[in-house]
Amino acid sequence: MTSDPFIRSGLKPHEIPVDFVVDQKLSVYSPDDHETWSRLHRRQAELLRGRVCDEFFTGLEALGITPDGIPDFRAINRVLKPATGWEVVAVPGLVPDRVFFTHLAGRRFPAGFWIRRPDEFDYIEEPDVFHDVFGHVPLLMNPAYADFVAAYGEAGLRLSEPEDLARLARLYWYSVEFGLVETDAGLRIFGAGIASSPGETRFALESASPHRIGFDTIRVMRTRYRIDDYQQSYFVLPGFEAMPSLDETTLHSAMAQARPRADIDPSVVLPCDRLFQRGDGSHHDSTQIA
Ligand code: HBI
Ligand code: FE
Repeated sequence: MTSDPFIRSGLKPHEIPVDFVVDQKLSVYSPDDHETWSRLHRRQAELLRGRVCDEFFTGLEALGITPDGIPDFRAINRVLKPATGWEVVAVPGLVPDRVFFTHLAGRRFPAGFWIRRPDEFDYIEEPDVFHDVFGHVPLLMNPAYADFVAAYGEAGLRLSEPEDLARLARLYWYSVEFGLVETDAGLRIFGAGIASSPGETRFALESASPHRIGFDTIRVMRTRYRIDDYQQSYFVLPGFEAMPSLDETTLHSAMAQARPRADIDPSVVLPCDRLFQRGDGSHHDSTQIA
């Protein structure tokens, strides 16, 4: 399977330790790999101007994540670690949930170290170094985002029921991966799944198709999501300080409220939603027919 992280990373199973952390091995990247990074970086940095939140570019610049080539994780960590206590570690690809949560709780962000092939320029199923380092790492310089991601790891380790873990994962999905934020200048992107995707950058902000709904913790915990296409609903946070609190008491109470209530399909708008835009669903209607 091409989605097997062992194969994708070029590593053999016996080369992967129990925590899945491996050496980034900068010398193994080819000139073509660096060129892929440069092209992706230049295209996205250009497209994101005026579309991504200011904190994203602040982080990108502070960490020296430039179009010059795939960054050295050690150089990033020299700035990141003193700033918010986070560091980036190299992993072969998607790691098991418990391993993922354990790293996040310890303020280690597991980043895929390999980069997509040129024929996968616009779409990959698994997080590569561009998604992880360009998409996520800049915002780890932001204290509120940094604290939320660590708290997500801690919460994941506390929960055991699959339904509770699914509700928790939706909070991460609709914020850290696909979140929008309201600013004085208008809606801005902050989710890494959007910020690392040229197609979704325009779609999430400008398309008439998706709903854009004010972020409400219980509402988001109940909302399913799709992993195979652009989102049908995006949720809008009023600011990073409004990232949901995941401390034990608060999350326990939120779970208790969400549990008895039915899941919500992402194509649905509820009467109580604070709507920024009611989507016309045109994108998903047409892809269903095709
Ligand atoms: N592993 N490397 C990596 N990156 C992720 O984003 C990731 C993962 N493992 C599990 C996972 N995400 C999600 O299913 C968790 O949020 C539960
Ligand atoms: Fe991600």
